[in-house]
Amino acid sequence: VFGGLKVPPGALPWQVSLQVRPKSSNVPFRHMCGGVLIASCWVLTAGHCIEHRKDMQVIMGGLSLDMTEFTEQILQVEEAIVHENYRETPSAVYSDIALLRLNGSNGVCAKETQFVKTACLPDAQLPDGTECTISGWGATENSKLGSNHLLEANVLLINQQKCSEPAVYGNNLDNTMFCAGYLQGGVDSCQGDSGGPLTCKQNNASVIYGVVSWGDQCGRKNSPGVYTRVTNFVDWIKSKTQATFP
Ligand code: 4AZ
Repeated sequence: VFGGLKVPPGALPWQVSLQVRPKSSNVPFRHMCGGVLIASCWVLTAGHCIEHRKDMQVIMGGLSLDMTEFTEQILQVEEAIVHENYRETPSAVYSDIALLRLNGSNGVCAKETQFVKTACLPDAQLPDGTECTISGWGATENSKLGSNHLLEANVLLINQQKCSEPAVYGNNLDNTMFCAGYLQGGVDSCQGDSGGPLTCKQNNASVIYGVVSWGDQCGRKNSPGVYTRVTNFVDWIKSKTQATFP
């Protein structure tokens, strides 16, 4: 996150770190992407974060990548479901969404605590200009390698027509994505934040409105972050998870 601040304990309890290592090897897992806990056994992330042939695990309830915290829960990924329309071209990433099914027992995977909670699915589009929150361990203005501590920043939802102007992303956007941030630059998501949440308040609950997807580098003028438009995929999420969300 560019222009971010450290997240205090328990403030973003749905944020997870998606970690990978070569299949059945014993090298340490390394952080690759963010993700969002949406049900005890389900994490939402970006399609481009899925590397088949890798062991994947998620760490939830943690803020620091370089130490184990008592608040953490670590769960293995049983199955990754990438959206059937996920597509990457040199200029954009389309339908950039995936679900991770976690390994648990008797339908219980993540256990709810002060530090681990689910985010809600959105039930409607929000107006342009709405202030939302992005977070992750990705690259910062000071480090291409990312941050050891989870960072967050506030961003604004940007009008789709405005973001489709030639000076911004032109014809590269479709309705599976939206822009958020600031056209003047500065505050933005970046590499390593991918798959993580853009949450907004809706009816006083935090809803997972966007998934960090792509952008033309980070924090630059006329190149805001592009996020998967979760409202487009709520039915897909429900059908894949078979869950009945409230
Ligand atoms: C990336 O490379 C990436 N500024 C993620 C987010 C953004 C740009 C690049 C948005 O994963």
